[in-house]
Amino acid sequence: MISESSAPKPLVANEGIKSASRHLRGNLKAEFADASTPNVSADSEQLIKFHGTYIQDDRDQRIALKKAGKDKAWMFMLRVRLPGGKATPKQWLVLDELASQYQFPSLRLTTRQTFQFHGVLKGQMKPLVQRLHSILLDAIAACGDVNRNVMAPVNPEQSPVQELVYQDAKGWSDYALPKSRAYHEIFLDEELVAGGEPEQEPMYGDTYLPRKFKTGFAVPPSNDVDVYSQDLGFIAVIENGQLAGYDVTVGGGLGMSHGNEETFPRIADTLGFITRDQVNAVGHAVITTQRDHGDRTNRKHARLKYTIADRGIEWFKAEVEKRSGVTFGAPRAGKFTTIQDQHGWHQNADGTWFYGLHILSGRIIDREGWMMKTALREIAQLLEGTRGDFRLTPSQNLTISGVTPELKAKVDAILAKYGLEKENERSGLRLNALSCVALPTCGLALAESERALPDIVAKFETVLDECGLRHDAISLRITGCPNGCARPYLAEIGFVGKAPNKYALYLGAAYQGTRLNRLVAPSITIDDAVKLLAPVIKRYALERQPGEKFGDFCERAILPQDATFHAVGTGGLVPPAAPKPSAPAA
Ligand code: SRM
Ligand code: SF4
Repeated sequence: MISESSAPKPLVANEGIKSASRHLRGNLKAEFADASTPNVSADSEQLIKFHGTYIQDDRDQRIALKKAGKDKAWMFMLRVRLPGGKATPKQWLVLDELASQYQFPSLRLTTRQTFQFHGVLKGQMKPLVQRLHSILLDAIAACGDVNRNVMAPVNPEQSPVQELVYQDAKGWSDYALPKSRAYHEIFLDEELVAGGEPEQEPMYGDTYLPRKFKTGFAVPPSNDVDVYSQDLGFIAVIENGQLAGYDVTVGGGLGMSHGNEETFPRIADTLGFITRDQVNAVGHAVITTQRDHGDRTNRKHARLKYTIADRGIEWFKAEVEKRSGVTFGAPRAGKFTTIQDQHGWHQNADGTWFYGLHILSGRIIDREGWMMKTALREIAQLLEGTRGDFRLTPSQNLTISGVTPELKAKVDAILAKYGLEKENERSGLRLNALSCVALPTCGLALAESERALPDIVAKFETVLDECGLRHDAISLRITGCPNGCARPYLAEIGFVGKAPNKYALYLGAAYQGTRLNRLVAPSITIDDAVKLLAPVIKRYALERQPGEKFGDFCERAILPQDATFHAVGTGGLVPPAAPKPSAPAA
């Protein structure tokens, strides 16, 4: 429980920047118009996040540029807002064309169902945003201290329930958008509102939230959105085939810092059942409670999970009930059994088809012999003007959706022409692997992630093949730092970057995302980790109980309950020394 201290701590600098920004305007319009610099000022760097963009530099070039006495290779990353990950073929074609224009000519699908562009030069930002606007896309609130891209079921057409959940997610996403017109003024030449008065932000207030905020909607039995990692989660309650409402979860979050025990990943608590019409009122109450009680004096302690950990879930629930006028019922949602996307062809309730395509790390790029970007452009051209579209999944994969029976064979032909159908025949581990972006664009990366993943997966596949486990779904996730962007603390095998080629190794999360994993090796190379885990994987093949998942096996048979397991060199997982018997009482 929180202890109130009498002397208030000073607010962090970001609070001053937000409060002086006149609802996120700051000096951004002038700075983006200034062609004499490749970046923006430090204060603006914080504000641009609210408009879906980050300043980055190409870290592969850093050393050479420094040696040559030159400035960093500054560029921007832009993240699109795409609730539930839906994009039309027309939008896809424009996104594809735009992506070819930047320093990193690829489209990157993220772990929150949207697109990122990397390597956008400052002068390219305004044209990029304007082009997105022309296809009804924007980057508003894709980053920043607000409710970010809302995650939702990938295939609403699959059933009427999925469609309703998608509508509720979209409704909440719209409701929780900031009211500020700053984005339109900075990038779209909209004039300031009459009288120059900033508009009201009834839910967020003038300083928005203390920190980022994330929402996900899940439909059991699939926990594809990792609902327990979200600040706010809605788990569909399906009774007699109808959507009865949602179980609401709060206080999930994964970011932490190595060596700082006051930061930690946290699984969300369940508040209880609500009906569909109460979604926005409850969401509003959760956000305003966090707005008023979240820690604005320490950004490492400012997420909702810390407010709840400090003040207790009962206090939080009472506050949300008071503010929303909603009384939570007993939880009633069904169980989660999987997180995996559906790969290959499946038929929707409306007779159309969808094809789930695995894309390692969500990177859509053309490489010699692997023309993923071209293939998807051809599919977009084929689907334009039809009911078909694209859906981005929370596992960085893609679903080609709404394909009519007549077009199915043509999509198949394009997939076969470029060899993409083979992507879905990969190992169970590969199909369940996630990585964050990390180097060379992420300024926070301590180690490789996306670029290291293919090699890491291949090394584990060799072990899995030897054990006859090639098609077993085992989740492996890697990030270049402890911020947790690929949700590694919810993986059965989690790697978290510590230094170049050094990772903290975590084991034993529940496959369906309901239990965090535990640290077993604080700093290990990938090769040593493979050696360390090979005997564990072999034991799993031989000793698992019927239907037992790898993470559950590790929890039951490998990890001791006191969680002090240590990996010693490559000698295998060594249990802690048995406590010495205490001397008999005199
Ligand atoms: Fe993330 C920061 C990439 C999902 C936790 N994340 C970043 C930045 C913007 C680095 C920065 O602040 O300078 C990364 C940009 C890298 C790049 O070059 O593109 C970045 N995060 C990503 C993406 C693209 C990873 C990916 O490979 O897909 C994901 C974009 C999601 C989206 O579309 O909105 C992404 N980030 C996540 C997730 C997973 C999720 O939301 O489901 C998490 C963990 C869940 C959570 O928030 O607790 C996550 N990102 C963070 C954090 C730690 C937050 C914390 O509470 O401590 C940071 C650092 C920060 O905020 O200070 C961060
Ligand atoms: Fe960057 Fe760390 Fe997020 Fe990876 S986990 S994208 S290294 S902030």
